[in-house]
Amino acid sequence: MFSLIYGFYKHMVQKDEYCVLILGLDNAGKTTYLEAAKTKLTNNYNSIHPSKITTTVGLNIGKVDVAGIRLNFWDLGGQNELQSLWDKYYEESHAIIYIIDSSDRERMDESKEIFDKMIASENLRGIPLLVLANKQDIPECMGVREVKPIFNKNSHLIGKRDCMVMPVSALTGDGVDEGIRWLVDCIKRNSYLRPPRNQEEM
Ligand code: G3D
Repeated sequence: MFSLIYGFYKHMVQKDEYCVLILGLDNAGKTTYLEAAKTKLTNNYNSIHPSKITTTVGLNIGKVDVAGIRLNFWDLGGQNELQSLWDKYYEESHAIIYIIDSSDRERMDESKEIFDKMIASENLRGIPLLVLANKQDIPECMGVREVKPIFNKNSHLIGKRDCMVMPVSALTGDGVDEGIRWLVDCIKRNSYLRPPRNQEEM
């Protein structure tokens, strides 16, 4: 009897869990974005002040419950020597958020190069992709209209997956919510291809 009630309870409270990788060059704003996502989507979250946030070295993780599912964010370091570790996580991931520093025109080609390398990976085939043109609060930054054609150039690599380029400011939080809600819909739609990782208790 206990196991029956426990099973029912578990069924009622458990959430499907999905992994979302946050990728991009160092200094793109990955850590700031993860903080903004947690702040926007977690009740009573005690956010870290932006001045206390340091660049991603290694791995930052974050958990957010949204629209009935749990997203486990893995924010991976963007430095050259850490990029080689990204593909170890591809097989486990259900979606990618790729962050661009739209104010850094000098590193746009570099960002595009590693983006192409990433989306060419077989382990990411069909996985939803949210490309964020970050730092839109900086007046001279590149807008989505400028960024989109650059990152859409190799559309054959993007293939048939859900893909969206959106403007965002991780610093002010503008656009963070919208992007994640779009991604959640895609992840749910795509769950026949990549089912939830496991179903643990809340
Ligand atoms: P990373 O984790 O990708 O390496 P961080 O990047 O999140 O550490 O951000 C790198 C720098 O960019 C930080 O500034 C951070 O405040 C800034 N940043 C991140 N997102 C935004 C944004 O949307 N707008 C603006 N204006 N700045 C942003 P510092 O000065 O600490 O290096």
